[in-house]
Amino acid sequence: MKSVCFVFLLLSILTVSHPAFATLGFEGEDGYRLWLKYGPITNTSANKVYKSYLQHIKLRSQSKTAAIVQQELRLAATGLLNIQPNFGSINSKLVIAPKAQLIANELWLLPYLNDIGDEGFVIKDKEGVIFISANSDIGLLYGTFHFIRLLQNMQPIENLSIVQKPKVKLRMLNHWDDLNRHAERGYAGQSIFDWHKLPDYKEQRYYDYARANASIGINGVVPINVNSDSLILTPKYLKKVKALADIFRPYGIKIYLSLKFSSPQQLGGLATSDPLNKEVQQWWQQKTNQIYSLIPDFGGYLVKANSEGQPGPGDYGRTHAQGANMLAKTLQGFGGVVLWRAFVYNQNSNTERSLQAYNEFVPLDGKFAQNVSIQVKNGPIDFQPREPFSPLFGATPETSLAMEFQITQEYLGFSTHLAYLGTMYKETLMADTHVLGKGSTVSKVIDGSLHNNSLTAMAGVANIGSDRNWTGHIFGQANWYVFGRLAWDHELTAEDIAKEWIAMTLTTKGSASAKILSMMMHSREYVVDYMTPLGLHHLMDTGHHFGPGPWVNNLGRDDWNPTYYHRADAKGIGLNRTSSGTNGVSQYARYWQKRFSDPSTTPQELLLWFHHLDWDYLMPNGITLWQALAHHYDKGVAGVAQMQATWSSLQGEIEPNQFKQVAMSLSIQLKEAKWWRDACMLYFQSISKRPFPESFEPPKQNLEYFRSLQHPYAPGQG
Ligand code: BDP
Repeated sequence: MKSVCFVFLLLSILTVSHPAFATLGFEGEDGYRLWLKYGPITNTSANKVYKSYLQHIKLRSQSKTAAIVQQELRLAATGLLNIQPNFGSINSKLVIAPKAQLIANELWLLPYLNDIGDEGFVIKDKEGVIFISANSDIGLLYGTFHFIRLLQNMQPIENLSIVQKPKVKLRMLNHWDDLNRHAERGYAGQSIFDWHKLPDYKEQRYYDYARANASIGINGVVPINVNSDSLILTPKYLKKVKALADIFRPYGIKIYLSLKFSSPQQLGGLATSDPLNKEVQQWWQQKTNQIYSLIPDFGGYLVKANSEGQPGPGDYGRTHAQGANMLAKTLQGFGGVVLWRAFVYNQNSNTERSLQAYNEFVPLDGKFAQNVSIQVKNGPIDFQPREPFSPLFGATPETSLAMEFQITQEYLGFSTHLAYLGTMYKETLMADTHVLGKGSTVSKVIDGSLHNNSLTAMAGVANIGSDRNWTGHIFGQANWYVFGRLAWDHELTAEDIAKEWIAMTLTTKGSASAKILSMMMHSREYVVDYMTPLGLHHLMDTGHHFGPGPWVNNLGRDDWNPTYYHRADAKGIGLNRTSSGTNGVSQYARYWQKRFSDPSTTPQELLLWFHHLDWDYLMPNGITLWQALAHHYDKGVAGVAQMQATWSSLQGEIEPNQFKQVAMSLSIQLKEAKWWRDACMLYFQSISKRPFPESFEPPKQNLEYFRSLQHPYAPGQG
């Protein structure tokens, strides 16, 4: 009787629960496979051509990296073409071989390999056979991923003639992850690095992560937070780091570590961490030696010093150069580098915050060791939705400068706002500093060509976490992707990269793809409009940075308060950074000084970054500044509504799971865009005392309501 009851119970659970699961609609692609899902190519003619190349492949190398190349081709052939390639066949139409393995009748490839370094690759067709060659197996891996990308994008592959090498040497992800798996400014779950279970437990995710990075050319990873923990340098943790380094190596990825400058005291029991102290220097040398004995290809150190409470050389009256060079010296014999961050602003300084990094670092130009690069955030404040390029770019001809972009959307809506950052990265990279006349773009500073610097680097603060889809938002994956692609080649366009990503991740159908592309290309500007239009910045709420807080004026430091940046008063709004104000303009080349000094020649999108203007200031289109502000806030909200409508129209064309995830996020984004608009406009109205323009939909809540909102559990807090 008992067992009959049990069977009955089981049957009823199954019959009840099964349909319930089916109606959830979360089956299918959940985003884990990123842009490497290799969905079937249905175009029959492309399919036929590709098959003819991938059916028989000659791979002439035996390394671990070559095994990855082989596995990748197998995955691509199975997924895209539903065939099992045959490796080693004599009649191959696809030959993959490093320089050292080229045979007599392939030596025509040699001249192409001369100038592509260790990471470049060549893909060349000769008489109907495609050759992928490189000076190293890592180059072969990059070439293979590139070749597969052509297939994923259904590009013609006859007569290929491709020679590529990366424009920037170090292409790095910086994780702001703590050893307890909390991810500072991370919105996609916990850190992917499980330090507790390392080194013995090596998660599949580490390999998948390395593979995804290799597919876009990322070759360096800092797995822990710039607000570092000295524990990472203890032998116990270094063994864990070694485990990761061993996994990443065949994918061409080196490990770097963030360090705490006070480690000699914290770990070594020394009385000081003064970089000029002999014992301190010895301590660091021994630490570096120890790391290299475990990880012979260790990349080096990333350092946040004398910034936001972190220790640094300034604690001993020493300069950033003295601190950086002390560390650099320990790495020199091993080929390691120091990435020293320029994100510093001094508690005791009255100088306006955006000027401080330049003031500290420009006088040190030429004083840094050859293996030091100064890592500079794209703008002079802090990853705001829009900032002008940092004036440091181009201002230190004798010092190598690395770019630091933020991929995680700390200030652009966390992981529920769709904001394709390709357009933002390009805006900075293409910005012309004019330091050596027209054409002195930021990208030329970063790739070293402007001042002939050979140590070149680009870092992205990762948006990756333990969420199934890696980045919390499916479109967050596009930001990881575009960062890697631009670090490889900053001349690619944001649009072309978005197209690639869409085809590989969402759909290859022309009309759907065009709609998604349009969403992506406009998305960042929508965020700027509903958060910080016309050059406003730093309007977010305190600590967690979630949502608007333009009224906040009571924080411990002046320059943490939004009121410090927007300076709204009865007369007008904006921060005067001209010579009659903080004189921030003086840090730019003469060309920009002139333009930024006059509101009529300041790019409109940076107007209130550089100027304090009357509420009734007349904009070029004849409306007042106050009206323009309302107009922008509205435009941002309307843009999100438009994205939502576009996305809805794609139902049935996108995998249902991915579709739902994005649809849900878009509805959150719309709510939050309205929140930003209403809260900011009500607050500014309380100061401007101007009526809302007629077209502006009156907010449903009052300012007090918005000011009362609390978010104690907003994720990612520092
Ligand atoms: C700010 C973040 C903080 C970081 C800091 C940095 O709010 O969490 O530690 O930047 O870059 O944007 O060091």
